[in-house]
Amino acid sequence: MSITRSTFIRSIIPGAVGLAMFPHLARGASGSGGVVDGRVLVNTSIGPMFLVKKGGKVVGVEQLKQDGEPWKLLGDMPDRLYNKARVKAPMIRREFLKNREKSDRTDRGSRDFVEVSWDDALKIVSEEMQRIKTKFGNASLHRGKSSWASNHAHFYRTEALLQRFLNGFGGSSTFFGNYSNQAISEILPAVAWSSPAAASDWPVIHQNAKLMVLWGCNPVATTRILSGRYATHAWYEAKKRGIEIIAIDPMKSETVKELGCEWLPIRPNTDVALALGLMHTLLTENLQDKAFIEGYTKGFKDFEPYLTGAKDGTPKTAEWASGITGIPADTIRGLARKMAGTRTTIAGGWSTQRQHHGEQAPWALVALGAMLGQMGLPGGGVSFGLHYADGGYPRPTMPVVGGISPGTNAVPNPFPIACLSDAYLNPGKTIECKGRKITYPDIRLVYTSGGNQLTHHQDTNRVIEAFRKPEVVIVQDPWWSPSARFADIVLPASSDLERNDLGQTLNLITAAHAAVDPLFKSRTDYDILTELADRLGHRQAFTEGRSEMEWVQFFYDAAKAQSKAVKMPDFDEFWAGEGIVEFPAGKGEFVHLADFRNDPLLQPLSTASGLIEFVSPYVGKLGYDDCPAHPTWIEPVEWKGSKGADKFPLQLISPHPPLRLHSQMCNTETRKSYTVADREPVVINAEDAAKRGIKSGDIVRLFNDRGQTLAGAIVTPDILQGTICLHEGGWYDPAKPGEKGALDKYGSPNLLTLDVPLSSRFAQATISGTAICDVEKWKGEALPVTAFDAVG
Ligand SMILES: Nc1nc2c(c(=O)[nH]1)N[C@H]1C(S)=C(S)[C@@H](COP(=O)(O)OP(=O)(O)OC[C@H]3O[C@@H](n4cnc5c(=O)[nH]c(N)nc54)[C@H](O)[C@@H]3O)O[C@H]1N2
Ligand SMILES: Nc1nc2c(c(=O)[nH]1)N[C@H]1C(S)=C(S)[C@@H](COP(=O)(O)OP(=O)(O)OC[C@H]3O[C@@H](n4cnc5c(=O)[nH]c(N)nc54)[C@H](O)[C@@H]3O)O[C@H]1N2
Ligand SMILES: [Mo]
Repeated sequence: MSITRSTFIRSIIPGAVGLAMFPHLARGASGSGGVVDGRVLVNTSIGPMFLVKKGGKVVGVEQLKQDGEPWKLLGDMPDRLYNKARVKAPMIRREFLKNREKSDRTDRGSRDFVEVSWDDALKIVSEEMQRIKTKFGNASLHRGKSSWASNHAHFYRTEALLQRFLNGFGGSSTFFGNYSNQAISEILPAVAWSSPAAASDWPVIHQNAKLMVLWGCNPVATTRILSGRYATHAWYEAKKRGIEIIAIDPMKSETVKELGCEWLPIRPNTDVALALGLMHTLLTENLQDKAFIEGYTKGFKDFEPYLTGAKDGTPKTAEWASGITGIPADTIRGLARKMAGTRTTIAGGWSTQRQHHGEQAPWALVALGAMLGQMGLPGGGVSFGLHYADGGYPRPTMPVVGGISPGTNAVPNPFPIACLSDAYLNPGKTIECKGRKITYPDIRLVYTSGGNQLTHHQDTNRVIEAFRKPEVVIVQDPWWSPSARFADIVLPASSDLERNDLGQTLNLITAAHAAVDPLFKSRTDYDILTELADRLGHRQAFTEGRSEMEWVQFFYDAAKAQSKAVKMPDFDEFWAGEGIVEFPAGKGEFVHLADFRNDPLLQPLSTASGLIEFVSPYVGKLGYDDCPAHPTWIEPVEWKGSKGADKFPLQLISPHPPLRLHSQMCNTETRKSYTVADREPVVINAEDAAKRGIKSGDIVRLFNDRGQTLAGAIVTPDILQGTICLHEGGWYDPAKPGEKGALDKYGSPNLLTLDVPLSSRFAQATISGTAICDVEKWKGEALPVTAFDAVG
């Protein structure tokens, strides 16, 4: 990096005062990228933090004093920045460079790339976009899903920037929905309240709850990534205050271990049966809250015959539930009594809805909560938001910092994101979704920025087949992700440490400075898309004439104008100074559904009746046997009791990785602290392992009819027999690059998961939580992992 006048001045005048004297310099092209020795406040995919620089290089990390809990992964930032898997220059697949749309697409993923200049790369991208648009229309341009690239960003939201760019060019075909909570997002507003993230404030919970039931919920791991880790701290605090915590989970999660709470192992995909067994117990022991059912719910009378078996001949007793879930009947009865007898918060995670018939589990928990009758009481009820984001953080009075607008897409008819492979492979096919017909577009060009389909989508081998279909695949990413390796054109984006933006976390608005200027030949997402927009003739619409720093100031000034509780400093002072504006935290008194409980007529819910619905006429009317009118136990397509289970007797779960953000930072040094035999760890029950002669530390092969992957064995009693766990996000590392069906050497669970069917025709959500497989000791040679090497 060359020493400019501004970097020189910033390095000799540390602190706010000196910089405030030179506001025009403090707003130089790269924020505080010029700091040579000192701290730089940044905002990353896992939140704001200070980076420590020495001699112009990022060498360390300091957490904000407001940060709730430490997290080891934050320390990986220098490695994230300088990692050998950074894409260092624009690269084009050799075959594509020669033959363009006539290229051999089965060669995708072969890693045979050629470095090109930015000028050539962007010339080819714009030529291809123009060609597809002219020949096939805008619907043949497709935006690949991005989500977690820049979740904390405001200006640099990769998804919104790419949408804005494509929308300015006449639009692109696109999708709706998400991988996180699609099933619950569709069912919850229809039968209960509108937001899957709704939660009471933690102070109320701390003061009132006596029992918290973690239901498919691992908050000590999943709250780390967001919002200053307040919620992580709140869970430790709950434990410290002596609140009893019970976890219903197929494995002893990090939360169970960290909080030392009771563990009720459950067979995956059977939570609806457990909830029904609990409800049946409440009913037969007359423990249900009749006044609540009467005053706040609808349809119990029609649900009751299902519960008692009067409708289908099967009473949903604790014994019945025990046979399905593997939890002893007495334990189920004991839990029902305990929940009814004390102030109980049920904290549901989202794993149980990322499954076949995933609409049913959250609905069943709502029904159970309604029978318990504690909804709207302090420390009681059901929440699906205490494991996520700032769930339970007392809302401060502060302005919302805006973000870049995606603009409007002129191309109609998005399809469910869960149908990604199906849509790529079957242009023109029509599917049914919640009473509507949706026809797939004819996708010819895919442009992805900030998404990693080759790890995040289910059934990787089908994704490979799907990615052979379009004529052109463009990936914009700072790292050689498995998806970048499958592209024709790879555009090196700068990371979140090399650009200026704002952050908003808890009660803070923070400056997000570029810690260094863009590394190697990378360019910021904004810079790349601005030049492309220029070449395609819509630069002005894309930029509105603003530079990066002008946008940052624009969002800051808009927030400042709205701010009432605190007088925010002028932008120059904010940017050059400490860069943190703190707002007063909320009182912490909010109780979810208290207003509804207080007055169900004036504060109705989002459902058709305004009440909690045991039976939904709206859902029933659709006539879907895969999503009936009330919470129902329906066997999933794959589980212990299903067809094929004799051949593949293990149920696979792939929860979110405790020491990663999906695939992000799988390539950094923390990986070495959890890998086994250099691979992703797979958690195997001791009995299952003994039967197969597997010991901890062994390389094993997981397989089913869809795919195969190596992993490193951890043999333990801490997972239910018959269940196996491989966390999501491990980088797909094919032994034969580009080949469909190849053995994955590192350990991505999506080699084994199902892409079809989806949850149901109601939500059309992905079901990565439903899959069976088997495991064996790997007898072949210990193939070296190459996923994290540089390409080219
Ligand atoms: N560290 C970290 N945190 C994250 C993320 C990350 O990548 N890393 N990702 C974030 C994102 S995008 C999301 S959507 C959320 C996801 O949040 P969730 O969907 O709630 O998280 P999961 O890890 O999938 O599952 C939570 C727990 O459910 C258990 N489980 C799995 N199957 C079953 C089952 O059938 N029944 C029951 N009862 N339990 C089951 C798992 O063992 C795990 O302990 O996490 C967020 N937080
Ligand atoms: N088996 C299984 N699969 C799952 C899940 C599961 O529980 N089990 N969970 C699902 C869920 S809930 C989610 S949310 C998805 C997550 O899937 P993704 O959203 O794909 O997750 P990330 O790994 O965070 O991918 C982000 C990509 O953006 C890139 N990136 C990071 N920063 C930037 C940037 O500044 N600019 C650009 N251009 N790119 C950047 C990263 O390198 C990475 O390739 O996975 C889903 N897949
Ligand atoms: Mo997610």
